[in-house]
Amino acid sequence: SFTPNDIRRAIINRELVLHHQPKVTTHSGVMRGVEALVRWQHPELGLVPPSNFIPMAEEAGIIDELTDWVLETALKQLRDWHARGLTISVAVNLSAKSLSTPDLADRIAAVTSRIGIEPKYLLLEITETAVMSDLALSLGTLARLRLKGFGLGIDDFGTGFSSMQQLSRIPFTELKIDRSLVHGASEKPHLHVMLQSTIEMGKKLHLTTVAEGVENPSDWQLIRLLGCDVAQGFYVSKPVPGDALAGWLKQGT
Ligand code: G
Ligand code: G
Ligand code: NA
Ligand code: MN
Repeated sequence: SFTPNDIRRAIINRELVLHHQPKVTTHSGVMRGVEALVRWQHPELGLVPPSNFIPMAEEAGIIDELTDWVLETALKQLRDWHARGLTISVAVNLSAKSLSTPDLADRIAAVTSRIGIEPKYLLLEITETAVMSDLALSLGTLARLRLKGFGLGIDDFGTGFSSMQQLSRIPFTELKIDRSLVHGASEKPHLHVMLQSTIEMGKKLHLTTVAEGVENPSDWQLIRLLGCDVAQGFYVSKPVPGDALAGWLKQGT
């Protein structure tokens, strides 16, 4: 096991790595963007998943340093893809704790501008439960980010209890439907109904709808039929290192 100091050292010693999972349109299968997902290449433990160290980083007060590293690394990778003609966007996950940091929006704007990326190519993902846990506190940061032109995604949607009324108060651009509503919905009528109404709600709020956890052709066919805009999941690709996306270069834009 490890301590918060080990995580701090891992950031400095460049032991963190990003994997990227494609997000493709259901209409034509074109990659619109990727989600950057952090892993820790630990010298003894091997590849440690984020669920094993993000909560510790949050509690130890080093999540901002970690987020800064993720943003900088994801944006540099994006600059490289753009230079090679792959004009996609990148999504970075923000933890609930970061949203209450008053200067978050300015820090994100500063790094994006320094690396030379237009804000519309960066999307920040925040889970439904993180936003709703303290809506008043998150709303200011989210509104500032949106005003600066960044995309805002609500992540793991369908696991919390937010109403359409609450959702409409936040300037989201993308609705990411949790995989518990997506995978298997073609066989389970209750999931099918929830998935359908969630997609409809997203459309009414003028959000890009994204289905997470698309694992097989039936999941894919169903979300396409229901009019969901974008698919993410193992059926398309698992999260992969940046180099592994070179094969998508041929798609052009
Ligand atoms: O890739 P994997 O399924 O192991 O990711 C597990 C969880 O870790 C996901 O819910 C994802 O949102 C979270 N996560 C991955 N990368 C980051 C990150 O850079 N910052 C934060 N705050 N969470 C992340
Ligand atoms: O929403 P969140 O940020 O938690 O989502 C990212 C996580 O979901 C990643 O850890 C990724 O490995 C995982 N994931 C991505 N696609 C699929 C899928 O099709 N099925 C399952 N079970 N997990 C997936
Ligand atoms: Na996410
Ligand atoms: Mn998610």
